[in-house]
Amino acid sequence: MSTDDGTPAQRTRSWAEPFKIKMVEPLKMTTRAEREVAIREAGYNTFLLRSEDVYIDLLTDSGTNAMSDRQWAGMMLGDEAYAGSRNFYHLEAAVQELYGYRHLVPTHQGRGAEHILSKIMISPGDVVPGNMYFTTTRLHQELAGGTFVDVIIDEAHDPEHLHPFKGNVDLDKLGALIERVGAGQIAYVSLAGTVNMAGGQPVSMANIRSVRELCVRHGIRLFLDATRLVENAFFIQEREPGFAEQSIAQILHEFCSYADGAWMSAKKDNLVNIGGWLAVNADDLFEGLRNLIVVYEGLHTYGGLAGRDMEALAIGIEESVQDDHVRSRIGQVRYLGELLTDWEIPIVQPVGGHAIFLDARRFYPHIPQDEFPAQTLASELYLDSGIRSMERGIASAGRDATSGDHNRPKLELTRLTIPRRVYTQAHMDVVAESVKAVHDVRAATRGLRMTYEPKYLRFFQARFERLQANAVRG
Ligand code: P71
Repeated sequence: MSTDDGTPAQRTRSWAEPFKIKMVEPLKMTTRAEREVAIREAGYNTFLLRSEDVYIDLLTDSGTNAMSDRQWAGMMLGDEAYAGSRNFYHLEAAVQELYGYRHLVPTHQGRGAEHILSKIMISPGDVVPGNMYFTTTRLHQELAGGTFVDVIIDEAHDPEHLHPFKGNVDLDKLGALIERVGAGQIAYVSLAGTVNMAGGQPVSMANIRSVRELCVRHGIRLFLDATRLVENAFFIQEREPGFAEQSIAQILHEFCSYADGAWMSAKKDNLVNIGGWLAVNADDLFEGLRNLIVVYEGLHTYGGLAGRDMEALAIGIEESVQDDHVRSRIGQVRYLGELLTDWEIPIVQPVGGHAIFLDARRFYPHIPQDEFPAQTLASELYLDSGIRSMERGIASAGRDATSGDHNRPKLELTRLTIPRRVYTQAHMDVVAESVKAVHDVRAATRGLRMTYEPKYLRFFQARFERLQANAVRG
């Protein structure tokens, strides 16, 4: 934990990674001609590229983290017993200590936990309010018979608004929803830290306290999507009065104390390549989860994970809350954001925790949303330099379950997601230069047409073709 970050003067000093590099993985460079072939074969969908054809991979920060030497050493201590693995108890202790919940079940990843929680908590016809949708979360809520209702503040949908806590719940929206449908029909309130689809935007401590109060008053349970809650704690420490002297671990613990439980994609904050968990306080709820986990994931002491994965995860949890780690992680994201802002590239502001989100609406004002501007931008970036990004716009938003029409989100974004402890500042320079090169020729770029659309989570496997050949560039 840092000891020298107390004074404002010291905070203006440069940050650097609190680690040195012991092992390297070579990157492959490709030519533009090779990338033309690769992206066409991938149907202009960056999910369908082979990773070997990618130079700098900013598709996601999920499962792409570099593990530490301690974590790798932990992998050798895997207790691969079917039942009661030693590593499970390490994991349980780490979650109890740092997140503060009493009961834990491991899951193979975040959506495994979402599935189980949705099945236990949601009855057909229920409503699940949340601070903006996330693709897998909403789908599991819907498959369980629920309807997601967005209760995030309006500022979250405006990429240029500088609200410091754009992930906050609008208490009036939540209150009005409870009035309208009745507390009995609300399955639970679903609250995510550093809201992914809003650009990695945090929730304040004051906001979760108020949400908690409202939930208690109406007898409604509150669950957290803890996927990037450590990063959320950093923003509270930095921006919310009264928290500057508290550690990330203290802030995280208090934040979690206002919820009945949390689910986790450990592939993000928790610094592993695979894993997840679901943690709750109530005994009766745990009873239900523990029972269902054996149907869908595995015995309640491994939940789809190997013993070695649970050990790496237990150690990753400890490392993830170190103040120096979080500061350098978010420092790197901001560094990229500052380069792009200096070059007047439109991005979501303020810069969030895990990624830079390019605002494809402003980047390509001449491409209508139905021609997939954010998907277009992702494929143009790949073509320019081999950098892989992810569409977070109309393709990701899917179709309205009732009308069958596209959902048309206000935010049409292309995400440059930074894996933790993987790339250097020089990589960030190269990324920024490529975005600028694509921006410089934006007027000549045309959109895409979807030629294949899967039923669920279509963005993963959808295929596209170019509406018109783009101008050839050198
Ligand atoms: C991300 C991912 C991975 C992903 C998922 C769906 C589409 C594209 C990429 C996963 C999350 C997440 C939040 C807030 C739950 C999950 C599911 N994010 N909540 O951002 O961000 O976790 O992937 O471990 O199943 O690239 P899972």
